[in-house]
Amino acid sequence: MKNILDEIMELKKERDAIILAHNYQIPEIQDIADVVGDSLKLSQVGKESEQRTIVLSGVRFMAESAKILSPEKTVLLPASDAGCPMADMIDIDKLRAFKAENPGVPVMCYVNSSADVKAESDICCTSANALKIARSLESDKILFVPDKCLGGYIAKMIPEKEFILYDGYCVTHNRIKREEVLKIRELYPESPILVHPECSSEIADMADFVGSTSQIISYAKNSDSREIIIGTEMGVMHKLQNDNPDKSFKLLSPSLICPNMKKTTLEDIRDALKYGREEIVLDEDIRVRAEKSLDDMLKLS
Ligand code: CIZ
Ligand code: SF4
Repeated sequence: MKNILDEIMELKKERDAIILAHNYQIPEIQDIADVVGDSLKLSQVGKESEQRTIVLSGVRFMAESAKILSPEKTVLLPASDAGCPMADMIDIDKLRAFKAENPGVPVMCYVNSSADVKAESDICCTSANALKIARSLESDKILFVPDKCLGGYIAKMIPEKEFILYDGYCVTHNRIKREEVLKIRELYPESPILVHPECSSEIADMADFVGSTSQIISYAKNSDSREIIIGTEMGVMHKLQNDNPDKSFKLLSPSLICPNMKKTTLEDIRDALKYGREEIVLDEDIRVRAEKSLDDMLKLS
């Protein structure tokens, strides 16, 4: 019987595919991926790649973003039930109602959202570029969807603008409890605590650094501390530990596991390549409008 890794490599060649994995994917997948990164990096690499097929190991909105930016390529989502509960907290009708309550205000939309929500928004952002995008908008009033935590964080950092926040949030990052932060501070008083802006403002306010996964990874690399506390989904621990064998990383809370990010297995990657599934198909009108929101973001990133 053939080893699954050999099978994946063979099928990858046959299909002329590139495998892109999010920082929150399981270690085995990160190890076989061509590129591992945050959604900003994955969307840029996907768009620039020469391969005909993109296998996006992550959750649905990430595969949709790849398809929005590369309509001529086949984009495959290996675990078709891997969604993002935060992205599902808003849909087109809820967004239209939110806009109707705040007429004329531009909508900035976190990439953790469906293609139709992106299509109905003015510009997208990721957690890595949200501050830059918000600052670049002319309007001094911005509707931010769907993450009230990331939105609240940028509102605090840009007090000269008014942000009207939609009521969505990440169920995983919002599980961190204040007591867990206090306890870890007591155990490791010298260690910096790095958290993701999807955490609640209470937790973000207690941290030493707030940033996206890519920003957490580069902060950790440049830090003089030998022991670092990580407050984001546990998948990043793999890269952190690989990149910094001389440092030790502790997860801020054992609850930092996103079940959707853990749905994809090596078998799913093989089957995606073998059977061409699940192929992402988007309505062309929605795709073109969503592309504008993503392209405008990429130009400013
Ligand atoms: O932007 C992304 O990829 C997400 C969902 C998290 C992060 O900060 O990288
Ligand atoms: Fe969605 Fe949170 Fe999971 Fe990211 S970690 S996919 S925001 S539920």
